[in-house]
Amino acid sequence: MTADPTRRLLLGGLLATPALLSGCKVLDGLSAVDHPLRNVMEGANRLTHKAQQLAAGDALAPEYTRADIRQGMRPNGTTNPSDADYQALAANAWTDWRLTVSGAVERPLSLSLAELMAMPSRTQITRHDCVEGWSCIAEWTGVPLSHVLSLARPTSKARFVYFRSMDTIERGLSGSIRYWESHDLRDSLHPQTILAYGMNGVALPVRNGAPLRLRVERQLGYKMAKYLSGIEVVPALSDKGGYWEERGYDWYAGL
Ligand SMILES: Nc1nc2c(c(=O)[nH]1)N[C@H]1C(S)=C(S)[C@@H](COP(=O)(O)O)O[C@H]1N2
Ligand SMILES: [Mo]
Repeated sequence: MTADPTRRLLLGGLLATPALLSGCKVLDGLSAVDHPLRNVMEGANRLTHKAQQLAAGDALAPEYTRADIRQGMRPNGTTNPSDADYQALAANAWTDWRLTVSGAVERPLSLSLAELMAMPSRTQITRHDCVEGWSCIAEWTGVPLSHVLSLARPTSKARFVYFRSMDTIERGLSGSIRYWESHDLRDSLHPQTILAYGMNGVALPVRNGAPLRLRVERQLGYKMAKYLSGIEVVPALSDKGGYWEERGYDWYAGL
């Protein structure tokens, strides 16, 4: 047995719930990837973004208790960026890592992990739904994005926020592509939207996006960029809004 606290917590969770040894649960009902109704709904995504937000308002996503954490957080997508710059930052325990906040802000920022961890924090136990059809419940700790944005002071032109990741997700003929995502200001300022540095009571593991990843609890997993290096506030999106969006996924991935 190792002393890895993540593993200890994972095993504790599994022992407490022997019926769920198989790990992350498959989504039921409408959330299933190939559910015909979901496909119809996704086709109307552009129309429903505003309507869905209007209906949901700023309602909170469901939150759970520690007893509901039945398994470790299943990692997906990049699980260990091979990028040399990322590896160097990791090797130095993130001392040299910074989160930049730039674009349509009055006060651009460059924040260390220690500075982010000294800010007001929020801990929430939420369900993560991946478009592939599985879900996990995990506890996330981080600084509300609204707090960081309030320090940067978005200008009156600010409408969207880009999230830049450090992992190269694709190496192609036209160069390599690092993961990125975007959200509108409303979801960015939602009280459960946090920049998370902790998961299930320990430091965010590399496989889940260390040192910092986004949580936006009312949308699907691919909207939550891991391995963050920068946040860019913009008046308008200059592309389809993210790596997977460029490949056909919906930009507004509301649950
Ligand atoms: N930088 C980055 N962020 C990412 C991904 C990725 O490959 N790279 N994958 C996305 C997908 S599809 C999901 S489901 C979640 C997975 O988060 P997890 O590894 O903590 O489960 O991260 C999202 N954010
Ligand atoms: Mo996903």
